[in-house]
Amino acid sequence: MERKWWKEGVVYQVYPRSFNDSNGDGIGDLRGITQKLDYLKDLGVDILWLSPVYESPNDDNGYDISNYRAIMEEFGTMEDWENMLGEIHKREMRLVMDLVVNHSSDEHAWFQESRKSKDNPYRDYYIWRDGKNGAEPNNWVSFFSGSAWDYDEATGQYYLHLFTDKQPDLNWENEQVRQEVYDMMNFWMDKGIDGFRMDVINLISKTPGLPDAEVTNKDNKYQWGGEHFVNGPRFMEFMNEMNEQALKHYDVMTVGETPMVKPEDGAAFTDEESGVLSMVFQFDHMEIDGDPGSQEGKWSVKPWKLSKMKEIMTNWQTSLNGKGWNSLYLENHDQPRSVSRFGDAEEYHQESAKMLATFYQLMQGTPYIYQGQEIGMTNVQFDSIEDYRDVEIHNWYNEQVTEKGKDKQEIMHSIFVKGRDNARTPMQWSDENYAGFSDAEPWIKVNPNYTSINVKQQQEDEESILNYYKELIKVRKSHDVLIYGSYQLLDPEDEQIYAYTRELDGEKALIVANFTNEAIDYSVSESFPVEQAERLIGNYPSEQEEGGTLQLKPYEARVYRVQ
Ligand code: ISL
Ligand code: CA
Repeated sequence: MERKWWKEGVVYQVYPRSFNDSNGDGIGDLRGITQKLDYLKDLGVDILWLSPVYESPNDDNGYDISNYRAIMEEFGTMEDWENMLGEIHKREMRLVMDLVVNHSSDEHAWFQESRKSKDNPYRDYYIWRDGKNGAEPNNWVSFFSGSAWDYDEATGQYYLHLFTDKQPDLNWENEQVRQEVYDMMNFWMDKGIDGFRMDVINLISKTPGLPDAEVTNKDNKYQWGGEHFVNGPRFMEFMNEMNEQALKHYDVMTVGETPMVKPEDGAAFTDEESGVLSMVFQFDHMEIDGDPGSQEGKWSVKPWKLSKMKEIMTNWQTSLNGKGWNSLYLENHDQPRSVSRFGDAEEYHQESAKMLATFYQLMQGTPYIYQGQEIGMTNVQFDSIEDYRDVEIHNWYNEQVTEKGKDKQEIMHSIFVKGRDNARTPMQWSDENYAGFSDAEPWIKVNPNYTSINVKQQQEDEESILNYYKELIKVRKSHDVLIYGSYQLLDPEDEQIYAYTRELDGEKALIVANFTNEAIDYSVSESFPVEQAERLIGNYPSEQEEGGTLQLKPYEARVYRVQ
C-alpha cells in the first residue's frame, strides 16, 4: 500500500456559515476561519475541508453556485480567501475545497443564458426536455421532495434538477460543460489548494433517454430514479477525463461524495491502479436508522443494531483493503450529531462522545471530524418550523404536513432526529452571548446547551472531549498500524461491544468500544494477547485487571497494542 499524506492526515470539515463570524453580521466568514486556525492546528488536524464559499444565492447554503470563480460576498473577498490559504499553509495544514458540479445555481450566468431560448449557445449546458402528455418528462422525484423537473414558461420546456428547483443539473454529456469544469478546477489548483471534496459526484452521468423510474411507492406521485443516475453509464469515463485534464497534474487529494455507493463501487473508484478518486464518502452506515435505498427513507426513524453497524463497516474495511482507501466519518453538515444519534447525549455525554471517536477514527482510512464534533455538540429541537433554515427540512414539512395532511408532531419528530439543521447551529466557542460565535443574532439559532458544551470550558478541563480528541489524533499518528494496518472484526454478533484489531508487519492493535450504558465483562479473543499488551488510550482511568477479561464501564473504549 502506498504511503500518502492524505492517508495519514486527519480532516476537519468547516461549514463556514456556522463556524465563526468576524464582523458581527451573524454569519460565519473567511476571516472568522482564519482567526481559528491556531485552534485547529492545536487540535491536531492536518487538512481543512471547506463547504462551499463561492458566490451563491444560498437557496441551499452555497451548494447552489452562481459563480465558481468568486467568493460569496457574505463570506468575504478573494483576498480574504488567499490570505486564509496562506495562513493554512504557513501552519503546514492543507485546504480542500468543495466542488459542486452536478448542478449550478439557476442564477449562474450559464443558466440565465440557457433559459432564454432553445437556440441559445448555452441551452445544452443544462438538461431541457419537452413535457410528456402535459406533465413532466419523467416521474423522477427530487432529493428534496416533489418532481425533479420544473417547467420554464419562456421556452415551454422543463429542466432537470435532482435537488431544489434553484439547482439545475449541468449536462455532462456536453463536452463544453466538462471543459468548463476542468478549467475551473485548474483555476483553483493553480491558486494552490490541496484537493476537492466532490459533491454528489456519482450522479453526473444519467441514463440516455432519461427513462421513468420503476414505481416502488404507489402512494407517491414521483419515484426514486437512482437506477438512472447513480454511478451512471459514463461516470468513470468523465472521471478519467477529469483526472487527465486536471487532477493528475497536481498533488491533490479527492473525496467523492457518492450517495448509494456500494463497497464494490468504492473499491473500484478508489483503486490505486485504475481508480479515479482518493476516497469516497459512503452512506451505508448513515442509513442504518432509516429505510435505506431512497432519499425519503432518511426521514423514517428506526432503531439501529450494532451488529448491522459491524456488518457495514467491516464490509467497507475489507472490500477496500489493499486496493483503495476509506474515508471515516460519523458526522457532516447533512447529518444529525453523532453523540445524539449513536451515543447518549444526556446521561453519558462525555463518555459516549469519546467512545464514538475511538471506534471510528482507528479504522483503516482517513478520519473526518465535523466542526463541533470534537466538543460533542448535540442535536437541537426548535419548537417552531419557522426557526429551521434548511430547504430540505422545509420542503419535507410542506409536502408532508401542508400537502398530505400528515401529523405535525410526527413530522417535527423526524426533523428533530434527522434534520440537517442539527449540524448547522453555530459552533459553540464559549458561554458568552451567541456561544461566542458572533456579536449579533446568528442566521440560525444557537443550541441552548452552549452554556455547558463549549470550546472554552473544554480547553480548561483536562478530561474534556476536546482534549481526548487531541490525544486520540496523536495516538493514531504515532502508530503506523493504526493508519495502514489491516482490519479484523471480532465477535460480529455481539450487540453491545464493538471490538476489532488492526495488524501491520507483526504489530497488532485492539480497539474495544462499549456501546451500552451498562458495565460489561468482555473477554478478549485469544488471537489478541491483551495481558501482554500496552494500553495506548482509553476514556476511563486505566485499571489493573486479571486475565483476558476487560471490565468495561458504560460507553468505555480502550485501545491496546502488542508487538
Ligand atoms: O442530505 C442528505 C440526507 O438528507 C443527503 O442525501 C444529501 O442530500 C446528499 O448526500 C447530497 O448532499 C450534497 O449535495 C446537496 C447538498 O444539499 C448537500 O448539503 C450536499 O452535501 C446538493 O448540492
Ligand atoms: Ca460575518
